[in-house]
Amino acid sequence: MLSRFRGSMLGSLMGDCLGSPFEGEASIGKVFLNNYFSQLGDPKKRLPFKPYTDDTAMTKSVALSLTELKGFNGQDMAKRFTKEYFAEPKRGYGSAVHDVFMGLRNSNCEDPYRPAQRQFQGMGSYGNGAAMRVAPVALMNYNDEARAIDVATMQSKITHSHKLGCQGAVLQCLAVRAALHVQPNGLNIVKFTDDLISTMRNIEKKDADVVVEVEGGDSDAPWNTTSYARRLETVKKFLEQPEPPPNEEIHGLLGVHVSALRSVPTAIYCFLVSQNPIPGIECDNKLQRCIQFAISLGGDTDTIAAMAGAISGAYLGEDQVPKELLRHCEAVKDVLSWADKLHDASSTVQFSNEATSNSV
Ligand code: AR6
Ligand code: MG
Repeated sequence: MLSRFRGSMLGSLMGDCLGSPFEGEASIGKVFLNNYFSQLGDPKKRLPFKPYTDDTAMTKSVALSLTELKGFNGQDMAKRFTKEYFAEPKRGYGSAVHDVFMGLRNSNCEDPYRPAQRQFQGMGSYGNGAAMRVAPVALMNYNDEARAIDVATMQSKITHSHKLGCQGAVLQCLAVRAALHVQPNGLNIVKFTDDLISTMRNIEKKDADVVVEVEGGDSDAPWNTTSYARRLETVKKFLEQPEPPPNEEIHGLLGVHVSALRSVPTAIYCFLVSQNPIPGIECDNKLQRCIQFAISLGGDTDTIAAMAGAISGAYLGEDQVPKELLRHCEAVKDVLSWADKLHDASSTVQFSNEATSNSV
């Protein structure tokens, strides 16, 4: 399990650092990426070091808050997010989240959920910012699904209180957690997807009374649906095809957007599709293939690659993380220390966890 914890945290870091130079591009050619990754893998090549972005900065606060307090505490986590943000505000944070940190700082985090609730005229943010940092919650609570769901939701509410922001964080957490539990080489792609669909269906049923508003998302059509379960049905359909559909189809039906709804199912698809060779991607390593494929889709490349990398690394473990690529990433040692702390703390998680007393 320690190898999988380390694999997940390194996969997330690698997706973030290697994906961020391409953020916002429409799509990136697979041949170009083959050359780019082969240069990164060449020990003789000296290439610019890749800094991490807000994905990893926030993952750090989640990991250290959970491990140092041996459980979830919203106020402590909010203080860490805020301190980290004001120490290094230029890490590529989403444009709206700045106001949350201002509100948290001005109120000394008295109510850690209030500034987020005020976002977007009281709707809250549905960005993928709570999903991109959630992997430590899955690791810390790998032996308790209900608590993982609870903590994933509560940590989301500190910055992303919109139902779709929270549910996206829960789905990403469930995917990392599920990957940790699959036997080595034992991944059944259909079962993995079906289990996620079934859990998300139950969560969505429970949350059904909360009305959501989201741009262009008010019908049951697969490209418009606000149901994660239905988007995962699209993932399943894509996986039934002998090769990935064209990027335009993935963009239209799953998305490569900064919203959680249009990025978390995409990251899960990247993980699952990369279990087999992908035409145009020259790479035998499944974690690298996953990250290369995620980047090739364009859009929110660092965050989609980070989320896909966290799931993939949780399944494959540390041994399969390509070391020659890691040497280009910032803060590898720090990230490994967070994984080790999560591993130590996961056996002693306190059941008096604040999140367990809050309903999802
Ligand atoms: N109504 C309209 N637009 C919204 C809403 C809403 N309720 N919620 C979010 N948006 P934000 P993040 C749009 O700022 O999720 C970084 O690169 C709005 O345009 O909360 O923390 C990260 O690494 C808003 O600015 O950021 C991620 O990749 C945007 O969604 C990515 O940005 C993002 O929400 C998102 O980070
Ligand atoms: Mg990002």
